[in-house]
Amino acid sequence: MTSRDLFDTTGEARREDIAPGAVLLRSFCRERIDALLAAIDGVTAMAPFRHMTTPGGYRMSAAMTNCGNTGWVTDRKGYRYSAADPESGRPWPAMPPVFLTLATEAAMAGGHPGFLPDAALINRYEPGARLSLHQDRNERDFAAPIVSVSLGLPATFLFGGETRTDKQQRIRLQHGDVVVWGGPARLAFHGVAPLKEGEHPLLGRSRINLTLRKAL
Ligand code: MD3
Ligand code: FE
Repeated sequence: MTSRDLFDTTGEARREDIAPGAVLLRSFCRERIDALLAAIDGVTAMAPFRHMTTPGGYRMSAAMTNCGNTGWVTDRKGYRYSAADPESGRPWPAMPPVFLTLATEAAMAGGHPGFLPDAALINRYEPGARLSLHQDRNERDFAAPIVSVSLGLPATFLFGGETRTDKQQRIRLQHGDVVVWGGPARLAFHGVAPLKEGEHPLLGRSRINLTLRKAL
């Protein structure tokens, strides 16, 4: 039994096409989980998870932090990228090399060679936490894909279309799954259904999602 058997006979992660431009790479980061979790611990030691406030005044149920040259933030003034962590006034922690390599390799597998993220948003969900339907529009270049990495408890991801009322697909995202969102999928409406109760062997009662982006 080699690690290759954990994937399939070709050694490739299983690929599923979700929609034009959206490719799910099942178990793509399996062999890098320990390095990813250690890197996340390093980031959160410098920039702890926090519950940000939406422009409408609601507390987000997912806790968030960032690393990289810039980070996504929200407060009463709006959604935007900021070079500094508003909690500390310091720059966000540097992007760990394992995030960069994973992003570049996954994007390549999803048909986007040369992807180099400058921002990683780290979201932590506990049972009951959700993310309501939205588009990611705060980045400058919509030609660049977003690479997302799911760790810990499984989630039901909602993938809609170009308008808020388009019918949504429900996609189960599990520990180790990576999705590349590019092309026509890049501006699709999407969200996360309330996380179900559970206990993950590595992450306990939580799900962590990384989104690797080119924001600047
Ligand atoms: C589809 N995060 O942080 S990752 C977000 O699971 C966000 O934490 C979710 O949506 C999470 O903005 C979903 C999957 C994802 C990320 C970005 C996308 C899907 C996307 C951008 C465009 C289309
Ligand atoms: Fe999003």
